[in-house]
Amino acid sequence: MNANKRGALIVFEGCDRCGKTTQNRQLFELLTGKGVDTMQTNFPDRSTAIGNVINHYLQNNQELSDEVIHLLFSANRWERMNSIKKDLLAGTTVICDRYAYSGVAYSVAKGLDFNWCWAPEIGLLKPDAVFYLKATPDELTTRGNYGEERYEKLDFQRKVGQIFDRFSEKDSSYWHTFEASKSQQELHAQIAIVAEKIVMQSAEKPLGKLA
Ligand code: NYM
Ligand code: MG
Repeated sequence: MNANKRGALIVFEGCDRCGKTTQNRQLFELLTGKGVDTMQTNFPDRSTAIGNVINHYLQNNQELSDEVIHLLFSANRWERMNSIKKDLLAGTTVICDRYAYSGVAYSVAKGLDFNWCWAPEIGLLKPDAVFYLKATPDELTTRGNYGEERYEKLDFQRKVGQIFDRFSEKDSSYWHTFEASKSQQELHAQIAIVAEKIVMQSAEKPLGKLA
């Protein structure tokens, strides 16, 4: 890769079972096939010590206060920042399942204050683009294994969706909304067009931080 060209940070966001992981994989395969140095990642990163606690919490094996789990999700992003930054600066495009916006959306849906929830995310790398797979939660409950993890409940997901909608309006300069109910192939085709543009444009821009 050209040493002066950085990779793009692209984030997928949306409710549980909206198809993020599939779209992330298809985008990874497309970009890689086109010769773009690309890496896939996701939050929570359940492989770290903090991620292990988060995993127990999500599987209902451990109780933690809403504030504590919120800060652990954020710390789990912070512990990965240096390595993600290094990859981006080395020219690798990073496509990531979930980010700070999930952190805020799920905690605000429980009743925590929006600004309090956003505060620990300030200073994290700013995505070049957020691809929001917008779904009607009612459609998602029929997808495989729904309801197994904490948060996979219809009323709760509706609230989460409203917070994502709020971000997509507020941060419309870098949020791109896609209808999650479309077919996988159709969604992928639409995402691919935007992603290729973002990768090209980001190469010349400095990395930003969430403010
Ligand atoms: N989640 C994810 C949060 O509550 N806060 C966060 O900061 C992040 C990154 O974890 N229901 C929730 C959303 C999901 C759950 O994620 C696990 P996934 O992508 O379903 O494995
Ligand atoms: Mg999930």
